[in-house]
Amino acid sequence: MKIDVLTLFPEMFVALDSSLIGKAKAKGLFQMNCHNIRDYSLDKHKSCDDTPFGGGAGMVMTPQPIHDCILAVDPERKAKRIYMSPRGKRLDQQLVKQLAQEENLLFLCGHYEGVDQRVLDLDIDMELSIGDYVLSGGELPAMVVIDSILRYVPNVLGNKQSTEEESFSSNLLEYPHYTRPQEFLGLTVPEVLVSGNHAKIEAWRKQQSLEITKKNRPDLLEE
Ligand code: 4F9
Repeated sequence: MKIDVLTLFPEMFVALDSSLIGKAKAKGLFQMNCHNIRDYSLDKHKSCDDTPFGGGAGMVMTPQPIHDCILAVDPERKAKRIYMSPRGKRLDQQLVKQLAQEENLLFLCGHYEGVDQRVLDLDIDMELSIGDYVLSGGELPAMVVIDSILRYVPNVLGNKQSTEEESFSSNLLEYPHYTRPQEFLGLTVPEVLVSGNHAKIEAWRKQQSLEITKKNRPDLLEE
């Protein structure tokens, strides 16, 4: 998989150099390149934003630097081109799996009030939201999407089971986990987990998942 990110703040993406994703990148399991939109501005001050036609608060990102950056990065239109926006389609695990099938992904991260609509009409395939809240830019949402997708790229996760058994893959939230020591600050691990009875353990975990889902996300049970 090859991922390109278009942003005014490429330095933010060092966050993805840590942990599982960082190791996978170092191993060459995927490619990710960040491009600074400002490098493509033909304006003498390298400006990338301007006031909105029709008035109103804030600034709008101008189309020229974004359009030229996209053309330079994906000249053959091979990538699925995604604009991170609170008005986009909402990300869920099903959509993560779908996006993970793509060979080439391009993420456009906006700032200020957003980007000129014409660049979306011309160059973008889908608008994608990570939830119903507004952030200061599309970079953190893009990193969320990239992290969620890369977990499905072969060999990124050590343990193959982990993508299948986790929350959302079954429409249930995860059961509680315990590890050593068996007693910690007077709190003990539930007896069933050390019983060695695998049928009972599975039944207990399912019951816990159901209760947690009922309490925190009853909407998942209705689906
Ligand atoms: C993008 C919020 C995707 C949620 C982009 C400000 C955003 C966002 N999901 N907020 N710019």
